[in-house]
Amino acid sequence: WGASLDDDLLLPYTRVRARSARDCARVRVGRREHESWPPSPATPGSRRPAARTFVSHFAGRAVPGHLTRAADPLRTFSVLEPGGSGGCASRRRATVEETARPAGCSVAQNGGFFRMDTGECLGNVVSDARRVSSAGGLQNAQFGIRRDGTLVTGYLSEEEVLDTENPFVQLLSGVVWLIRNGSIYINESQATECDETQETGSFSKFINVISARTAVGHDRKGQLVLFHADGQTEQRGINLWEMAEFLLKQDVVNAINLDGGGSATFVLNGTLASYPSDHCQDNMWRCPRSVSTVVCLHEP
Ligand code: NDG
Repeated sequence: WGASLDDDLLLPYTRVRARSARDCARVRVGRREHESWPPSPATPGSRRPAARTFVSHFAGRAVPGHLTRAADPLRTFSVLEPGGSGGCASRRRATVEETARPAGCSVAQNGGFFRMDTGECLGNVVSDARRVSSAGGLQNAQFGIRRDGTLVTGYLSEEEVLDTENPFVQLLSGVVWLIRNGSIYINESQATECDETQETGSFSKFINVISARTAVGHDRKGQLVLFHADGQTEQRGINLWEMAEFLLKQDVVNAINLDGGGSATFVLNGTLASYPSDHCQDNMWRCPRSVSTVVCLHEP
């Protein structure tokens, strides 16, 4: 996966040949496809994030989860490293509760993907203006907030991630840009993204299997939206199409898929409020996984 400035030149060939699952070009420079949503004028008296609990039917299956909206994302949303700052550098893994409690998150979910064997944070991580992990130009769906409050969703070259004029203050990587400018963008994502970032199986299995899922995005009012659905791979939960359709109905304009499966965790005021699929050491019980980054909503 040697980095080179001419990766772009390979793209036409990439498109015509049958795309291998390991097709992960690094894009260092230039402009990639993404959407920028201008900051919404600050609403007087910052409201607390509204977390709603649902049990909805997806093709006849009842699936519980949460949908959370927060105004003023620039001041209320943070990407947190596992177990606090320095967590990515030390490949730390921590439960969402362990990361969210000291940070005072009223709502927190697991965030980015990580290497299950090493704990390495995968993709870009900008946490409160500190860039602590780099995707090195690998093309996966990104969600971030710039210094002026602009919400950015989609693909970024490394050069764009490093922009200094209006730098990212929060940024994380998912796998699959679910909704682009009000339309489902899953097929396009499957043709474009690096699927080595996920360890569920083939890219099409990852997209189509029912599982626990999480997502981040924004709605038409510029509010930050967090989504979480409980599940267990191949047994309970939803696929990425079902998550995207649910979000579309909730007025979400842009959203990316974050880490799911056993990583999917929802924490309300420091307490676990979801049903994780991983077993504890004692098989009778379910335990939240020690994960990588966390998406956190907090007081301004
Ligand atoms: C979850 C993911 C898996 C990923 C792992 C570590 C789903 C369905 O966490 O792909 O490799 O990030 O999102 N599963 O198990």
